[in-house]
Amino acid sequence: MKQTLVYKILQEHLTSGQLVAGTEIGLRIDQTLTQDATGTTAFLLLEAMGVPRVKTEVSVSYIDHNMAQFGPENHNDHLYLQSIAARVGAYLSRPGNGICHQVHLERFGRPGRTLLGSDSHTPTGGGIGMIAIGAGGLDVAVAMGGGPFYTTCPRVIGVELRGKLKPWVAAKDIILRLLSILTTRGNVGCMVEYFGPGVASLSVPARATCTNMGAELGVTTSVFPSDSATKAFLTAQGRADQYSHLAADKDAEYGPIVKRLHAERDLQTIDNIKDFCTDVDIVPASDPAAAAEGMLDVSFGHVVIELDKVVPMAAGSPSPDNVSTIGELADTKVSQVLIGSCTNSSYQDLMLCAAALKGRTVHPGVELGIAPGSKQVLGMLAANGALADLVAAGARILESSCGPCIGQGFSPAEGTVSLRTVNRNFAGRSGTKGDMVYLVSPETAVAAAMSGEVIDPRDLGELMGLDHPVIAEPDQFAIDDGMVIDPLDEAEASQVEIIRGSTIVKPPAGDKLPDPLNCKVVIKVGDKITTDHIMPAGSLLKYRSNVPEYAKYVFDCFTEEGAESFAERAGAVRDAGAKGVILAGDSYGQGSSREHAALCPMHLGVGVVIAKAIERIHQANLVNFAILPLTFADGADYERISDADELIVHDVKTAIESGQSVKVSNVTQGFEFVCNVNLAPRQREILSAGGLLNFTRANG
Ligand code: MIC
Ligand code: SF4
Repeated sequence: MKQTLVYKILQEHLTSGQLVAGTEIGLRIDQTLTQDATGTTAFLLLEAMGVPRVKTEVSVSYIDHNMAQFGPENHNDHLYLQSIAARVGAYLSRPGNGICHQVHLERFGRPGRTLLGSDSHTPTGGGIGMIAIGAGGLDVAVAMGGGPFYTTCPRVIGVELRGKLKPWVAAKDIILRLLSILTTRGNVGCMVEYFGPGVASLSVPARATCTNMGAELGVTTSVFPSDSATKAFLTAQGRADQYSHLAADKDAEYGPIVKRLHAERDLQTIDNIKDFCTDVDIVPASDPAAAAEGMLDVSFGHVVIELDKVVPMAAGSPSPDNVSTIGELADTKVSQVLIGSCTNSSYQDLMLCAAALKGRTVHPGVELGIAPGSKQVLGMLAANGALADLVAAGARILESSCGPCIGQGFSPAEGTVSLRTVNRNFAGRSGTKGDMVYLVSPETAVAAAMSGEVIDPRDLGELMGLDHPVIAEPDQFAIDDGMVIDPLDEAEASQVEIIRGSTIVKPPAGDKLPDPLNCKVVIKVGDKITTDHIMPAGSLLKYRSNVPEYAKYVFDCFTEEGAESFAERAGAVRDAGAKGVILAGDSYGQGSSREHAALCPMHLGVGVVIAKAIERIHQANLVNFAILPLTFADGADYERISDADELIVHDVKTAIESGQSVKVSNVTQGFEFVCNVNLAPRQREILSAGGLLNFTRANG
C-alpha cells in the first residue's frame, strides 16, 4: 500500500497497536524537549517516578519562558532545572540560548525522529521532517524514562502546495490561509502532511512556521518531507550527517476527512473548503439530532494551496482562525508591533525586517519590539550589522525568550491594536484585558512598524520605494553550543546535588474517583475555552512550581471583582465531600500543553469535566491527573444545566473500565442525561489507577 510520510515514520516507531486511524498506538520516542514553565513539574514527576536517568537518544531541558525574574521563583526554577538535568542526564539549554522550538530546530531536530515536548508548539520540528508532538509534562516524563507515548493513530490531512509565494508573502500567510479552511475546531485526531511541488520552494524555517502554527489547528502534529532544503539547512548547521531523505510514496492517498459544520454559522468555512479542497461532499450530519440542529458532514480529499495566489493575511483576537486578508484591514491604526516568538524569529525573518528598516525610523505612533528566536540568530544579526540597523531604526531589542508572547511584558495599551508575529491571540494573552492582537507575518509587521497602520506589504514599493529584500539562506550558521550544557556521565551525575528553592513544591498525585460520584458544577463556561482562560500565564507564570499557590488563580479571568473565586467555590465543594465539575461548550482546553490546567483544578477537588468537545492534549492531561473527561451525548443538555447544580455520575467504575456512555442525574433540577466516555484503553487503566503517576508507579 502507498504510504503517507506520517505513517512511514509512525510505522518505524510503533511499540503497540496498528496503523488504523482512530485506534490507540504506542510510539517509541527518540527525543524529548521540556521548557521551564512546564519542565519543573515534568522533572519533579520524573523524580516521583523514581527514574534515575533519561533513556532517550536526546532530552533537552530549555529555559526560555520564565525569564522576567520578579522575585526569586524563576531563578529558583532555573537552578533546580540545571541541577536535575545534570543528575538525570539531560542537556540543558541555558537562559539566553533561545526559545526551545527555534533552538531545537537549529541544533537537535533530525528528520525521521520522534520528538515529544511539554509545549504545544513542539510540532515546529515537523519543519525538519520529524513527528514532533506536544504533550503534558507527565507524558514527557514517562518518555524520558523510556516509556512509549500513546496517542490516536491519526487521519492524515494532506496539504498540497503548488507554485511559489510572491514577494512580500510569507509562510505565515500559508498557515493563516490553512486556518481559515480547517479552523481551530474539529481536527482532533488528525495530523497534517504537506506535499506537492510547492514544498521545494520553502526553507526549513518557513516550513517550521507552518508546522508550529499547526498547533492552532488542534491537530496532533504537522510534517514536511525531508529534501534538499532540509539537507541545506542541516549542512549550514554543521549537521549534514543527520540528513536523510524522507517523502510519502508517490500517489499516497490522503483523506477523506470529515468535518461536522453548521450550515449557517460555519458558512464561510464551508465556502473555503469548497474553494480549497478536492472531492468535497456535503450531506446532513449522520447523527439525526445534529442534523436536526442544521449540522452537516462536510468531507474532502485533501487541501490544495496555490502559493502564487496566497496574499498577506491576519488573524484578529480572540482566535487564530479569525482570519482576514490584509486588504480587509487596510488603514487600521497600529500602536504596537512585536516581531518574535517561536513562530517567526528565525535568521531569515529578522534579516528581512532589518533590511526593510535599514535607514528608516519606526513610525512615531508605533512601539516596535523584536525578540530574536535564539542566541544563534541574535549573534548573526550582531555580527553582520543587521542588529545595528534595527537599533538605529528604533526597534527595542528584547531578549531571546518567549517574553511578550506569553504576556511577560510589552503589553499593549488599552484600546490599541498590536500586530504580532506570534501564534496565539487568545483574549488577554498579551497581558491587556480586551486586547486587539493581530497575528501576521514579519513582512506585514514591519510594514506596519514603518507606516503606523495596517498596509499590504506588497504596496511598500509604491508607498516607500522599498523593493522586496531577498534574504539568502546562509551556507553556514554561526554554530556555538556554549550555552548548552551536555549530559554528565553516570558516575559524575550521581554526585550532583539537586537544588530546591522553597518555591519548588512537590506536585500532588491523583486519587481514584469514587463511585457513584457526587459532584457539583463549580463553573459553566462557553465554547473555545483555552488553557489561558483556565490557568493564566503572564505574571502568574512564576507559580508553576507551586501548585497550591498557582491553583488560587484557576479561571481567574471569569472572577468579577469582589466575587468568590473559582478556587474558593471549588474548595467549598471539596470540603463538603463532593467533587467539582467544570461544564463547558465546544473545543474545551484549546491551546497550550500546560498540565496545570488539569493539575490545579485537581488540587481544588475537581473530578469531572463535561463538555461538548475536549481538545487532545488537555483531554490527556485530565486523564493523567485523574479527572474524568465526559462529552455530552446530546449537546442540547449543556443548556439545561446551571452553575451550582448538584449532579451524580452513576456507575463510574464500569464507565471508566469499559463504558462507552454514562448516566448522570441532575439532582437540583430533577432530570437525567447521558454523556459519552471517549477513552482509549490505556486511558481507562490510568483513570482506574487514579492518574498516570499512580499508574506508572504500579506498573514500573
Ligand atoms: C504557550 O504558548 O501557551 C506556552 C506557554 O508555550 C504553553 C506551555 C506552557 O503553558 O508552559 C504551550 O504552548 O504549551
Ligand atoms: Fe514561547 Fe510563545 Fe512559543 Fe509558547 S508560543 S513556546 S510562549 S514563544
